[in-house]
Amino acid sequence: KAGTPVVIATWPHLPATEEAMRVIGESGRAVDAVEMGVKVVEADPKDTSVGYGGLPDRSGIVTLDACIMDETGNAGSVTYLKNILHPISVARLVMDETPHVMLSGSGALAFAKENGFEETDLLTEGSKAAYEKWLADHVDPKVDENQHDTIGMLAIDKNGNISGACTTSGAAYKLPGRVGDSPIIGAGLFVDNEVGAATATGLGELVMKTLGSFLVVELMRNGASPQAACEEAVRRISEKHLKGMDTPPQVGFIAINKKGEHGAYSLSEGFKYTIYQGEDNQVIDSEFELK
Ligand code: SD4
Repeated sequence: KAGTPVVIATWPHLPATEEAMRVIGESGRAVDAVEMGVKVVEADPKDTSVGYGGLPDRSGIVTLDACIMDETGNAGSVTYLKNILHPISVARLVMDETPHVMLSGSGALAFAKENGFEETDLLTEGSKAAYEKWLADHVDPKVDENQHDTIGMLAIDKNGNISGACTTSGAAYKLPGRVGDSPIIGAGLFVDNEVGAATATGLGELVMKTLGSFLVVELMRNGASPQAACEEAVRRISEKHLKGMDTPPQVGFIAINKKGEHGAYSLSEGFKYTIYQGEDNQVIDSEFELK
């Protein structure tokens, strides 16, 4: 039903959707809910794809990408940000307090520090050890073996307003300077309060080449259900961008529409998402394309 709160997130992230729904329950805006929700994962040392504990680039440095979009169509984003625990809150500040949408690298870090964010080491014992092992054997991790936990979250609040957030440490052992889909409005996340919202996870290069989240929302604008829209966006990638890849990568989309309906679909097996609707906060296995 329109106006019934829904929170949906990529991957099994029950504590994050729980926190987002708590914010909505206290009559919070969806944009506050998604920011607070994804912060839970940014601070979690066990998640190796987001914030603290995220796997570094190939020079051993953790760099973060995040973006947020609200019901008015405002957006904020940070890319290639180092040493900040909550990149999503810096993205929020870019949205709320500057005339810009995206700040990157040293400029984003300076902006964060001017606004009271403290620098902190984002490597954990675990991520340091994983990096040292990678240096020794140089086996690139397969895309969905445990490092695919980037959180994209979408929410509808009690007023029926939709917002979304996405935050990641990006692809493990990426080239220094690499930015993925997650902080790119339209690629990793897109919200249109008249229509719905979508967010992506997986091999960001494929999502960027198809402007995946924008595509999902445009398909919904033209009448597709969230499920059909996610399926079509995945098929677009599968038809156009998999040539020459020996191991099929992972890409997953989740979407919601204005009516509170949701959808999810992925390229490969193994994608899961979390949805909190009514009384139930649960993890669901997504359907997938490459059988
Ligand atoms: C990226 N899409 O930087 C992100 C990675 C990801 O779960 O989703 N990991 O390409």
